[in-house]
Parts: sequence; C-alpha cells; structure tokens
Amino acid sequence: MLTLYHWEPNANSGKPMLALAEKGVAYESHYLDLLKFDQHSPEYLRLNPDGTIPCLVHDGRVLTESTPMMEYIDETFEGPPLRPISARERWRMRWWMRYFDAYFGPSLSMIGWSVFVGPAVRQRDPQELRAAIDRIPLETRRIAWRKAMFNEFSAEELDESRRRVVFSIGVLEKHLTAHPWIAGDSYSLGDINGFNLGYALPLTQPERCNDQKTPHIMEWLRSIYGRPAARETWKKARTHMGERVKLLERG
Ligand SMILES: N[C@@H](CCC(=O)N[C@@H](CS)C(=O)NCC(=O)O)C(=O)O
Repeated sequence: MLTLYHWEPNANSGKPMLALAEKGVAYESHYLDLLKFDQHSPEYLRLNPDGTIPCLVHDGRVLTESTPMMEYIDETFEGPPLRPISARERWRMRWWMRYFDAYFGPSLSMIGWSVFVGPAVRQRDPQELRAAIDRIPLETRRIAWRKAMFNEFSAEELDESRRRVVFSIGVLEKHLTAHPWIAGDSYSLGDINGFNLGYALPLTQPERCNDQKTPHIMEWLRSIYGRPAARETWKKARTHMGERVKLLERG
C-alpha cells in the first residue's frame, strides 16, 4: 500500500510525484489544497504533525521530507535507477539537492509566497486567517503564512531573495554548460528536485532565464519536460499553476 499526500506538481510535492512516475510506481493520490489549509487539518496532523506536504505512507510507515523521501522511493521500488552509481556523481547530486533545498528554493519560495500565495488568500476574513495561522504547528510556517497573508515580507528580505535567485540562476547555468544533468552524465533525483523548483523560471524571471541568457537551463528544462514521466505528472495538476509548464513545450 502506497499513498502520497500532495498538492500541485510543484516544489516539494512534485518531487515524490515525479520520482514515482519515473520509477513507474502506482500510488494512491491524496490531494491536499494548500490554499484551503488542508495540511493543517486535525486528520492530516495525526499523520504529519508538522503540517507540511508532501507525506508518503508506505505499508503503514510515514515518511516526510521530500528529498530523503525521493531517495527512499528510489531505493525501495523497482524501475530505472535515479541515483548515479559513481561516488563522485552521487556526491554532486546531493550537493545540488542541498543547494536547491537550503538556498535557491527558499528564496524562490519567499517571492512566490509574496506574489502568489498571499494575494490568493488575502481577501478572506482576517479573523478566519488569524484562526488559520493559530492552527499551524511549525513556527517557521506560521511566520511565512502571516507575512504572506498580511503582506509583511520586508523590502530587505525580498531584495535579498531576488539577489539569491539571480545568483543561483547564474550558478546553475554555469553548471549545465559543463554537464548535461545535475549529477553529471546521468539524469537523477537532482534533476527532479531542480525541475520542480525551476520549471516556471522562464515565466517568473523572464529577463534572467531565457534562450539568450541561459540556453543551457532552457534546454535542461525542456529535456525534462519531454520525458513521459513529467508529462504524466503535470497532467495531475488541478489548478492553473500546472499550465506554466507548457511554456517548455518544444516549438
Ligand atoms: N522540507 C520539507 C518542506 C515541506 C513544506 O514546507 N512544504 C510546503 C509546500 S511546498 C508546505 O507544506 N506548505 C504549507 C504550509 O506551510 O502550511 C520538505 O521538503 O518536504
């Protein structure tokens, strides 16, 4: 028995979704609407007390944290291997996954929460929003939600996130100029991680990420979107967010 609790194919939720699709593993899909705070419901908190998504349940075992969750998926199930054999490439894959999760991702996420998540919920009754914040178990998530809901991200922190995103796009383009994939010569969990974080970059950062300035990032994104597993995964999108991936369709 395998059940995945997830939101849209995007960021952390998209990582196990795409990894499972690449392995060809069937699972029961349990969609949680992040904008309706489904992840903070008492039933879900019984499963994942942190109140974050995704969460994978395999034979009664509860697994959280999307990046180690992908490694679990690759290790546990049959299907094409998604981690390189060589120690050097495996190191490089993990180096990048750490960079995506700890530096690039949080900066992109702050911008996304300020321009998309906040405005998507802001018009609701402030008392209802405050009650929703009180139900969030993790302090870091409570702070992110409060800032998004009440437009409280400071100009300094948004500027710093924008600086980190621009810097990271440069680092990624340089890497992909020397290597076709994140780990080096083979497609891996590192690409799955990076794609989920970056598939919409040409739309959200059009001046920084485009065919002229970052041709290698564009080719990398298009190659991943060309894979049957990515097509299958993005078909599961329920909101207009999923539409953004179509920008990567080859002309
Ligand atoms: N490090 C965790 C982060 C999980 C996380 O924060 N997920 C976001 C969605 S991408 C979430 O659940 N946000 C909802 C919330 O904060 O209420 C992971 O990689 O799984």
